[in-house]
Amino acid sequence: MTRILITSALPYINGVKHLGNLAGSLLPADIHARYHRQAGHETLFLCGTDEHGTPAELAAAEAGVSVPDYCATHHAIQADIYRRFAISFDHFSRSSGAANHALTQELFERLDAAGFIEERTIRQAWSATDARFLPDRYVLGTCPYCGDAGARGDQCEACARLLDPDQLVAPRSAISGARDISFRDSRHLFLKLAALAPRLRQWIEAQAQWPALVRGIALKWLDEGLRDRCITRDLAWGVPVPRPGFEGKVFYVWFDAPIGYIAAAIEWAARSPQRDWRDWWQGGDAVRLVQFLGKDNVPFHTVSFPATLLGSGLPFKLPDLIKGFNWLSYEGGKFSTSRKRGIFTDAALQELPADYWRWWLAANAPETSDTDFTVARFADGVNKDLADIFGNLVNRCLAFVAARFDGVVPADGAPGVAESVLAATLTQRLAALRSAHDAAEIRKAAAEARAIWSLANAYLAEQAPWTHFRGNPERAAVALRTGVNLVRLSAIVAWPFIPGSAARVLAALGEPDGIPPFPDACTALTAIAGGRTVAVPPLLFAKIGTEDAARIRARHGGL
Ligand code: B3M
Ligand code: ZN
Repeated sequence: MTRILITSALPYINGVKHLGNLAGSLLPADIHARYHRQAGHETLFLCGTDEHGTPAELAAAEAGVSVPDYCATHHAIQADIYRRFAISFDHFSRSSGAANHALTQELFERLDAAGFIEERTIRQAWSATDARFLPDRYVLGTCPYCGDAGARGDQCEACARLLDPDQLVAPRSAISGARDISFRDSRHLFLKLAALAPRLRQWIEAQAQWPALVRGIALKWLDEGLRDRCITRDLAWGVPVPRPGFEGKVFYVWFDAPIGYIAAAIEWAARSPQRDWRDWWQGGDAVRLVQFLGKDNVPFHTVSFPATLLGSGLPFKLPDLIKGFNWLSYEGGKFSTSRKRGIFTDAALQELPADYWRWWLAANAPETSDTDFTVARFADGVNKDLADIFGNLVNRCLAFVAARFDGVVPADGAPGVAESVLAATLTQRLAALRSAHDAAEIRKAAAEARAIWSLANAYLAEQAPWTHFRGNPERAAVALRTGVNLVRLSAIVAWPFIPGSAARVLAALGEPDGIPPFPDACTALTAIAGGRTVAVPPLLFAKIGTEDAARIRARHGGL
């Protein structure tokens, strides 16, 4: 049986994330993991907080606490938010943990032994005003490639190219804005990406199934010629560099953060003697590795992390699918933490239950292009899909069983032509749903789930058990029994997207707790036999009114 290893980009520790972070990695990864568990595949879904680097140091300084305390607090805050969003990690790790420190140092030593590390003197940005070395991303300036004035010293977001700070035109400090930047000599270690380029190219060119966005970014990067990357920093907080003369230096956060995915598996495996992390990260073709991330993270996942794995000489798996996402914008502009513009994950849960957000962000995932989140579109989508289609199906059908059959599913009659036509259509729809999930096409999978809900509504509208109730009770019984099974099926296909609501429906139907297996069209219409007592679940989705929407928008800088 195939093992499915799923990672979501590690959210940075410096504060609560916005809906864009949820939409572009955590949520699609969760939906993918839930689907594979439904399909009966052995699945391991890993994530954690990315805790090193200057942003963590600066956030701690601003909060007036030590960096370790800051990280511990904010790890717990983020973990709690994701739990409330029903993100079903098998383990939510921390890149500052001992396992990641040890593995990062080990991989560095192996890369060094294999000749892929080189010591060089570099000129490091020094800010006299701030009295410190400035890490790459804290030097701002104009991109030498595209001319964007807001480029950072590590990467230009406008054109996605990786940069070194001394390439920036007119550099300034991101901490103070000071322009008195000088460059001082410091000894650093480089990962010789250029030496690994042929192996990387051969691997990337073979990945025909990657999204065009991801392949495009990866190949462009290779075509421009891989430059060796500095993997150490003059910072106190991070993974110490195990090399004489490098006391007081740490690894670059982007060197240790992806290794954190593997460290997460090591921590997970350490909890049970039956588990071995190597079965996953070194499991060869028996494992399918799928990584979910935003497009700005693509170069690190297609080039620098694979280079670390390849160069280590250990039999690590490389990702089978790198699922990169475009941006989610907010009411026509960018989400902005500093300007409090956009909806943040903690605030979202104060407005509405997780499933409302999960559904809309999945059904409108920024997959093939950017998606603009507007509260009006969100309210409209939720009202139609969840309240009118799914909620209405459940309520109409189960309320009728309660009112006319004392809550007992009627047992009379035998399925006829309408039911065989329905079964044939369902066979096709479930196959389409399965292939969308297998390809991690989140919007398409959501659309296929919704199509099954609509099919169920259409069947009930046509067969109208309420009108046959007196004239043809057997037909009414068959239609209603089939309807109850369609409610069950609809909840099962909804489960990866809206697990809380789906579970409430399944509980009302008397279905067992836990992961509902992916349905089979042959048995889906008869799984619940006549005679079973079912309940009407409490209201699943309240509609979001125009005034509610206006209030939500006003509270989150969307005016
Ligand atoms: N922490 C994402 C970011 O903050 C970054 C992802 C790491 S994945 C190994 O932009
Ligand atoms: Zn640029």
